[in-house]
Amino acid sequence: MKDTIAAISTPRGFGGIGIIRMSGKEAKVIAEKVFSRNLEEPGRAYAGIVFDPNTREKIDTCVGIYYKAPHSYTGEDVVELQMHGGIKNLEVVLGTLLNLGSRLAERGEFTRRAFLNGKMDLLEASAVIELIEAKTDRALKIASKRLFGEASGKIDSLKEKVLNLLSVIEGSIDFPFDVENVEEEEILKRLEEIREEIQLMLSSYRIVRKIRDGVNVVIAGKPNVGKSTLLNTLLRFERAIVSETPGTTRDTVEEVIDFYGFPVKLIDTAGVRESPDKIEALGMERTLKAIEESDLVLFVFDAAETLSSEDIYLAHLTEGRERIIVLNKMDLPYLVDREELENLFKGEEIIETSALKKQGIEELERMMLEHISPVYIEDGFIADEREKGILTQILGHIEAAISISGKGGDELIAEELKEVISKLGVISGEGATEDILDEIFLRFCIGK
Ligand SMILES: Nc1nc2c(ncn2[C@@H]2O[C@H](COP(=O)(O)OP(=O)(O)O)[C@@H](O)[C@H]2O)c(=O)[nH]1
Ligand SMILES: [Mg+2]
Repeated sequence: MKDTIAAISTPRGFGGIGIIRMSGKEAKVIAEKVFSRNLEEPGRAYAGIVFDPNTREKIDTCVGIYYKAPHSYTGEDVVELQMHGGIKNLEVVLGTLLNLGSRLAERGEFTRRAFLNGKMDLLEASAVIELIEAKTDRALKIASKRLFGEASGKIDSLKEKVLNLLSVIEGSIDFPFDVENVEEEEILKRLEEIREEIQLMLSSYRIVRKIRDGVNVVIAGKPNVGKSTLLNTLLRFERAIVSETPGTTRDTVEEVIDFYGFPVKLIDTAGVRESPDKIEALGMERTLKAIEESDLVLFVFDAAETLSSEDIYLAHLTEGRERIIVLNKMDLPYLVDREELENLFKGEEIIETSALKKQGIEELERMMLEHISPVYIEDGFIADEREKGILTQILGHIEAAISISGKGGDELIAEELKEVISKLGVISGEGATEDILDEIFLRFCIGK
């Protein structure tokens, strides 16, 4: 890991500025071979020129900054060359730097080095990618808090609590008659507190995931019930094609909205029905797939029509999925058999709307939010499967300790608590193997 890495750290495209970053022992020496200024003083911005070292031909103007180890992003010597944000100029200069003895950075390697050099723990390092990919304000807030160590702090304070408890228990093992015997009840109470804290972290996971990765909401229903109109109403602007001929939405139409901080992808589907039209058959296939991959289905009916076999087919198709029943066109004379409808959806709430007149939409949105986020969380804590997995194991150890407590097995409780402490360390990245690091950092792209 002693080699010097280089990469273009800004997105590939045309922009005002483009930055090449280098990290490693040789960063400064190599940079100075293509840059017209000496980067003597760390942290200072030097305005100069980048040139081809063989021909001395000037390539671009450039601001060079040298960050001396350990005061840099990676904890190593780092140089940033800030040029114009073109594709070719950056590629040419990068190519030159690679020829001069650096090598192209792997995905996430800058941040990986930052972790390995102790600039951040694994929770903070993985927050970098979350911050970059945040799609809503709320997702950003969660990523920022993690980046600035809030998750790490929670892990530390949990660790401290477990350590305290452990020392109390070990004290009573070592000096059973000495210490004013800690009540068994007190130990149990503390274990239960710790358990509750972990459970809370775990239960926030599903919601954090939705905030980060988004939620698929599929609008399903037979043709002409008002799906596209409903989509447009939810989007609050016209986007999907609205047509009076049944079956014109041939493809799925997708639009992402910021729904109370959740990136919600609204998917308007072609109506499911039997049709000789091949294109529509394709649309149907997509509809079925969309329903399968949905987090929530808005199942739309026409209040101004009686229930048809297509409605019933779809009702069965979406059974067991998270869904909201939407009875649309409530502004028209009511024809649907309410009793039949309620029989079809025993116990499920039916929301009445007029997508056209924009009635009942707030109620629908309130229901959507209840489905997407059954509990409100202030901020996220665990953000990926790895963390969730370890935390679940930790919960297992605490539960084991709870079941032992009161039965005189203090040594056994102590063993469980030691496991908890070591696993809390694993969450922050202690003893992380290459495989684990690969899993985290290969999600990044080159230059981060
Ligand atoms: N009166 C009334 N008409 C509606 C309502 N929602 C949709 N429509 C009309 O029903 C027709 C079909 O709507 P559309 O959204 O294309 O249905 P889709 O096939 O399910 O996507 C259009 O003429 C819409 O204007 C509603 O709530 N009330
Ligand atoms: Mg449509």
